[in-house]
Amino acid sequence: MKKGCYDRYSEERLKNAINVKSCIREAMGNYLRNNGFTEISPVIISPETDPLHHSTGKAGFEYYKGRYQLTKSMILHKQISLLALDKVFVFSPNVRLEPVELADTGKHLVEFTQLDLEVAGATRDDILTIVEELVTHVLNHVKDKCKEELDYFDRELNIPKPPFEKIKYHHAYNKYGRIFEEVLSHEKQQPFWIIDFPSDEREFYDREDPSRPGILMDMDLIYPEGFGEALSGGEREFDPKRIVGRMNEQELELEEFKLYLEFAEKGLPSSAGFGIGLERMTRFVCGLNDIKDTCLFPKMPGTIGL
Ligand code: ASN
Repeated sequence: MKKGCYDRYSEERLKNAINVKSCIREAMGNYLRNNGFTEISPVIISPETDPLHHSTGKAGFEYYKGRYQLTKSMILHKQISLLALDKVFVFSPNVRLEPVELADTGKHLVEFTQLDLEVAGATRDDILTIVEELVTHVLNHVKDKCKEELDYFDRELNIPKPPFEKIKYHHAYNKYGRIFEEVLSHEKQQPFWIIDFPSDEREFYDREDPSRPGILMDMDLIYPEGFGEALSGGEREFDPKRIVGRMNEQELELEEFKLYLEFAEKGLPSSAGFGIGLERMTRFVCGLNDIKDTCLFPKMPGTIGL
């Protein structure tokens, strides 16, 4: 066993970060249940999952005559859940086989949990408001309940004031180029939005604005102080013709989304939602460099962990 692997379990650092993560999760769940959301169960295996735009390997296994994949995000299942319920959330374990180049970013895990949420009939603006209220609620709760832990990390938590600043993707890109997220994240003192991503930058399910072809009704929330991306989300495509059109643009195999497309053909409600990573939020709240310190059993890109 590598030196330090065993010792980290008796360190105050790990204990305090896990306590904060637990507190964040409690605050998220309570806030959402009090605001009319229903918690649904995570889907761990499914023949169809989020294709993701960036390069993550497929994780799965054969079972009888089919193949299951491990969930990369519950986006497809969230949309379908809205046939039964209007406002859903889930603490969803996601597995993304990230390349080894991402091992040292301090932000990437191969297995993580995101709070994934979806609301039938909602617009992007509705979701921005929910996120701003949720994030300020969670930070207030942690500030109140985790004084000892925050003291240990020497972390002064500033509670941001909604509405958060909105920056259009093309403004940020024109000013700072590809690394805009990193530059702006270091520059800002409170969380802010990047909105209106170009359609070739994101997955097929984020809705293209009908009045602005090529621009999506989506968003990322970015943490300040260099902590980077907190969440992504947006309004969703729900018209089956548009879904298929976007899948074709992205050269996806329609066959790989056969069951999802059957639901879409029968009718999915319009919706909007987002997913926010629990470990990244814990990293931000505690002011940690390495996301590994937010996990009892971290799975880092390029290595095998317990
Ligand atoms: N959960 C995200 C969303 O709702 C999608 C993702 O994690 N890729 O948009």
